Amino acid sequence: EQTQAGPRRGVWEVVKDYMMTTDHKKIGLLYMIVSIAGFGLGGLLALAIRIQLALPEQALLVGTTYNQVLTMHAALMLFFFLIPLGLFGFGNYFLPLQLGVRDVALPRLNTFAVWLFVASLLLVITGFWNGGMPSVGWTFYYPLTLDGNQTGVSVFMVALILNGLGSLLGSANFAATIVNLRTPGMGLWKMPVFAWSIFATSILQLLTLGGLTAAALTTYLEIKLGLSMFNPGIGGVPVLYQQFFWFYSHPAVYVMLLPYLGIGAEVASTMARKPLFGYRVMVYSILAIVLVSTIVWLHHMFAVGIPEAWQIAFMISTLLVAVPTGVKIFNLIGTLWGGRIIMKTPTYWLIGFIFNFLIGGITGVSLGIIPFDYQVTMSYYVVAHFHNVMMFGTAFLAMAGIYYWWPKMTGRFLDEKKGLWHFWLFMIGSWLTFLPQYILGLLGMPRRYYTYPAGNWSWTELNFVSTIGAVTLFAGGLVMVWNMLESFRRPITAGNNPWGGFTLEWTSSSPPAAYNFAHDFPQNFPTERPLYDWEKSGETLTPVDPKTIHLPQDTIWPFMTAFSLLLMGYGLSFGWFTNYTPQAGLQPFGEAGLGFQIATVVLYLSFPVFFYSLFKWAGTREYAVPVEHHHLTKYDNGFMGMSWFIISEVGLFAVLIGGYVYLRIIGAAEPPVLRPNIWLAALNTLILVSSSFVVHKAEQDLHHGRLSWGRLGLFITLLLGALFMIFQVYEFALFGTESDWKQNLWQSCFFIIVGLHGLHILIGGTGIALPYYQALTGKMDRTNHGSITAASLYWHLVDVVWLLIVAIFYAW
Ligand code: HAS
Ligand code: HAS
Ligand code: CU
Repeated sequence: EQTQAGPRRGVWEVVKDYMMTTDHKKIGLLYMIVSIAGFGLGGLLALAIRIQLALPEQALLVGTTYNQVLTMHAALMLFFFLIPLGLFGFGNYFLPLQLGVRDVALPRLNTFAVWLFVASLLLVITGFWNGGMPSVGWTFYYPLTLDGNQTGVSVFMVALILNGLGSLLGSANFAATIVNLRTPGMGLWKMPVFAWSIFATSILQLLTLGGLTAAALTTYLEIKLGLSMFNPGIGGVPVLYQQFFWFYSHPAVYVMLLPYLGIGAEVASTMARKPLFGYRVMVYSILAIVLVSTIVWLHHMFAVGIPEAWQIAFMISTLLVAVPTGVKIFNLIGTLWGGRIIMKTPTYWLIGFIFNFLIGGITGVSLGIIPFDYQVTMSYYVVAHFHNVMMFGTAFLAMAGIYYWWPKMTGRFLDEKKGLWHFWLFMIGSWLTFLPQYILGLLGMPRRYYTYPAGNWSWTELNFVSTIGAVTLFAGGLVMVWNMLESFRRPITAGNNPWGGFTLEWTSSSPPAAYNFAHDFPQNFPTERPLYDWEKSGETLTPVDPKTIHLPQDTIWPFMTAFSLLLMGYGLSFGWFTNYTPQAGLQPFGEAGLGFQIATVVLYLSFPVFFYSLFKWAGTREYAVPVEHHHLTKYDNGFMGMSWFIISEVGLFAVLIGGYVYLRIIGAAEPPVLRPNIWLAALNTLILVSSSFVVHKAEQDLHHGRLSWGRLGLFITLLLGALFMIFQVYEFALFGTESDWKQNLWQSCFFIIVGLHGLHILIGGTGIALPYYQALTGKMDRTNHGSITAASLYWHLVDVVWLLIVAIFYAW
């Protein structure tokens, strides 16, 4: 109906639009565009690797340079392509559409999250010319990270933390959307499987991402300050780093896989013209994957020398995960089975996925079997396995999703013929590239080496074939880009529902209008395929006049806040607050290099930009006109989002505290004789606990319209928080000078964990300051409570974590 082509807008207009938008579709597109660029860039690096390895003893990429290219290849492909494309690209674009709603629960937070993602990529890319390219592999193992190029490692650690923050906010937003905002009548069990997979993936992120954050944070702090939980010189345990890392990075492979399995299910059902085979079983197995995948991470560390009983336990759980994954594959096959299958490009990608993933999954299971893993770990067999599940497994479903939803997103079809070229080049290219690598692995070729000697039986031939495959993939990539670009030259002819899909996104126009739907839906959802059901029962959509629909207004402040964090990240990576290094100690600032000085200035500048933007954001109303919010639970969206987000904070502290408790139990981290003062801690506990009561009271006051009491309460909370901070800083200063934390493991742990908590007081205090500011400037009234519920919930969390800290650091 709509799609006003309008006059062509200039580049700057478009960029500005994306900076200010709160539209989940534009945000989704931004994730997708950046991810596809990430795939292209990562792919070009892969091509460079393959050219180097095409023949023995070549000297194109040697030593550190090779390692840098390898690290960047993997990091781009994982963190900037496969993870974000599925969960946040497709998720943002299609979750609200499938739920029949106008946007996600917290649209402006969504803008902030996507720009944090872009910021983290920009930060990584600055490393290309700033001497900031790490060369230690995407796993960033300790103590490799302390060797050589530490700047490169710092950049990456900071970028991963920014990326992770964006990811967590995005995940919390999705979970809140699903719980609070489905169209009336759509029960949880009537959601499309894709929506379920986004829900499950979000929960998995929230549960486990703390592992990666902990790994990145501790690595960063060791480089910048010499604080360490891993340094064996003072009793630390290097392998603890691997525990942190894999606690997230194994679940991460399911963060990659699950959204795409959801897409696969949608494609299968539509293209086979059938309901999903075993909808409920499918959802249960997604949830089972979430649970089981959190307890298999040790299979990446079998060869490390973990006690045998643990290895066996994790071997069993690893083998278990194949069961729900297998169920999902059978669901897909069962859905296709006996259907009148429409053989279009999305169907090809789906079938290609099923076939390939089966091989990759089974080799994964073989790696889960300890004695076999001992034989092939760190060899190309592993390289072949994970490209098999990621590149010619999961990424094939990404392609299925692109071909399936392209008409919805653009109103245009991708060309079928080019699509088939793309498909077959990718299919054959992948086999040529990676199947020989299984054999190479069995023949003993180790991974992460930049070359190999001539004369090993078949190595040269197999490597050469592998490189030919990579060139074939490159050709496929070019066809893909060509197909996409060319489609924009065609007229908009796709119509609302080109494939005859059964879920709500197909009722919007193609591309969808800003408000998504110019209609309301019937409230009757017999199954997860409402369009099919309504057609049979004769129910129809009720038109709505688009003029009556209100959308959140555009605003620049979430972007600016993210931008300030990019500046901060730049400063934290390439500079520091002073000219301090653990090796040289404190030096005059004038003696630091120019790059370091500039970055440090940028670091200081970032703080005013941050606070200014954040308060501007909090002071800007979400909607230009007062609107009534509908949500399915009695909780507002802010509270709901924060409740989910808090899971990740608990996860982060749990991982770090778990590490400390372990070090303590094995007798490695012994408290020094002079310990931080328990009385000061008791006083601080009193302060913090009372502040929790005060903020609770303030919240009640604000909810009941007692504005001045509410303001007073928030003010007192802020005062108490400040008092806590003053005592804390005093204690840190005292304890920091009494001995050298670089020489004492317990003290290192103390500063890392208690310091992180201190940072949370600052963040939580800023959180409290926002509603205070809203209340002062008259932004609050009886119906609009600003961000108080979320801020107060967060403050309680900070309080509870403190109690735990007192128990394990001051009392124990
Ligand atoms: Fe994996 C290493 C085990 C799935 C990604 N994996 C990696 C790495 C990556 C990765 C990136 O246990 C390398 C990280 C690095 O740089 O070091 N993986 C598994 C298992 C599964 C699995 C058991 N992986 C994935 C997915 C990924 C991914 C999905 C990304 C998208 N993987 C490992 C292990 C290592 C590993 C070891 C460490 C190796 C080392 O030494 O470093 C499963 O989720 C796969 C389940 C799927 C299937 C197919 C369908 C199932 C059916 C049911 C019937 C099949 C049965 C099995 C019952 C199994 C149809 C029969 C078994 C036979 C052998 C016949
Ligand atoms: Fe890989 C190692 C070869 C794809 C992930 N890979 C890794 C590691 C990971 C990983 C996690 O043969 C472990 C790193 C570590 O040990 O720390 N990989 C390839 C090849 C491809 C490939 C040939 N990898 C992936 C994907 C991944 C992934 C996908 C995850 C999602 N990779 C290797 C090799 C190693 C390796 C060696 C082991 C090396 C060693 O020493 O151990 C291909 O599938 C890539 C095909 C894609 C293209 C790009 C086509 C796109 C085009 C569009 C162009 C431009 C656009 C715009 C869109 C060839 C042509 C670009 C924008 C700009 C701004 C330029
Ligand atoms: Cu794993």
